[in-house]
Amino acid sequence: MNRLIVVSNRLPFALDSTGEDLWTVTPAVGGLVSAIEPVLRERGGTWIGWPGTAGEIPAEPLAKATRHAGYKVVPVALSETERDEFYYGYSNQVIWPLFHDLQNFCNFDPTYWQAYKQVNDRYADAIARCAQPDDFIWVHDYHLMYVAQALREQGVSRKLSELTFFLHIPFPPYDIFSKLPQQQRLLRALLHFDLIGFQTRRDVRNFIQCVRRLMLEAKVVPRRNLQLVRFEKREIRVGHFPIGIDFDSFENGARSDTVAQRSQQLRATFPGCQLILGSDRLDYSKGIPERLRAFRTALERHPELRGRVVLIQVVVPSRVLIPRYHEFKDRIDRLVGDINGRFSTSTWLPVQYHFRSLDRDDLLAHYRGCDIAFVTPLKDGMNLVAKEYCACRIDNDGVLILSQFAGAAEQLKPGAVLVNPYDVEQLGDAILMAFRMRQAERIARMKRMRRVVREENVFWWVDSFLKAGATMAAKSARVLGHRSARIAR
Ligand code: GDG
Repeated sequence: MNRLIVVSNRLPFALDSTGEDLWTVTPAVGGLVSAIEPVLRERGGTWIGWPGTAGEIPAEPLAKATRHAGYKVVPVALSETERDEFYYGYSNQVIWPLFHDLQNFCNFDPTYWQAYKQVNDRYADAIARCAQPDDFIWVHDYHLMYVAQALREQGVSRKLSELTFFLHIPFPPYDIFSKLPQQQRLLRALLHFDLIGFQTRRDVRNFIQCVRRLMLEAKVVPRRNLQLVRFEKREIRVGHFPIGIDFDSFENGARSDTVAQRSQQLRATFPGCQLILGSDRLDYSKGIPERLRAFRTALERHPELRGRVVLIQVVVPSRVLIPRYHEFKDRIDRLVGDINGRFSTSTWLPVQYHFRSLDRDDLLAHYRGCDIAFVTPLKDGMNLVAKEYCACRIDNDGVLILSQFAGAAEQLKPGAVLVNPYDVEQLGDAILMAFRMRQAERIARMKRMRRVVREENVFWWVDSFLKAGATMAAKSARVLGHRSARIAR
């Protein structure tokens, strides 16, 4: 088995300075970390990434944070300016909103692109320093789309077998992607990888459409599983690999005594009510205000829900240094206040709102204790909350209301109640439908979803990606062997 080198913008924890020489280590919250961490813990390998603090990285706290990780950690340092222009700038004010079809939220500041390339070069340096020829190099996500080109420009790529990439967020259709000032440069950069993985078939279609329209010299060879793009004498494979979760760990966690007890406590706090759960990072792509407006509409239009349902909305703080995220939080706060002000009674508060991260047992207790999960992103690469909810429904009961624009909808549509997150009336009706759904139907739907989430779990995802990469590597090794034989002659 080749050594696995995972490269992502963030490491699975954040170092925070709390004073001179005082550091705290906090586990990072987010889909990428939730998926990759169990894999590296099980297989071992190396994780290259940024520990979330600007400036020099303190050696001792880093060593302490990674001592028991089960894999090697290679940190990449970012200065404050790089953090602002690469991370908060190009990554999160250009690519993130654009790729979620929210082009009005973009800030196309031209300085951001330079910072993006510069920091991608830094990650390429880190890879070059620690990679060996047979390593499987797996670069992750939208922050690092320029890394393969940087490695090739440094001449390092020739010594490495294959460069692979997985995009965790959606890839937009041509009409939206073409608004990017660096549209061709970015696409060309991506085509320096040998294998490019997306979450869904729709993302692959969008990417191929952009390649066809913007890279006229590229030739696309349609295949059933992996598409082939021939470009500058190289072959790039493109496929969809829907990310999964560590199903057993969620299911076993949900069965534990602590979680059982906490979920009972949660239910006992709201006697006679069905509990609806929303849990997201603070992000405008997650559709939180639309969801709250839908809940308000449901209470207005369907009086039978009043006093009988409670929406528990957890919002995990994220990217709080970007001004738009502040405004966005204010909107959420106002909507929660409005709903609770209008509908609450002396014994019933319709929205329970937590602006913080729950610890793992608490999160699992919420999954286990809530009757309905309300997962309505405006657009989402996959959405792991939807899958984690299913894994924790150990009694096979529960309803998942899921946005048709979440990648997870492609796999979970046979069991979920699919909705358009922009249509607040339809969302409100979906709440009523979930509230009234008979147990037999709930169980039939949940069983279907649990089967998919169990089978297509995170280890299945990694294996299918590594297999696609390994087939390719074997092929190119044969080609390389053939070539060197010719040179020897
Ligand atoms: C990106 C893509 C794609 C949530 N609340 C708490 C908490 N969480 C954890 C969940 C879950 C993760 O955060 C969120 O993952 P998502 O997939 O829903 O969303 P993103 O962070 O945006 O992830 C996404 C993913 O990458 C993987 O490819 O699915 O589309 O945007 O794992 O468990 N964790 C804790 N407390 C909470 O309150 N500890």
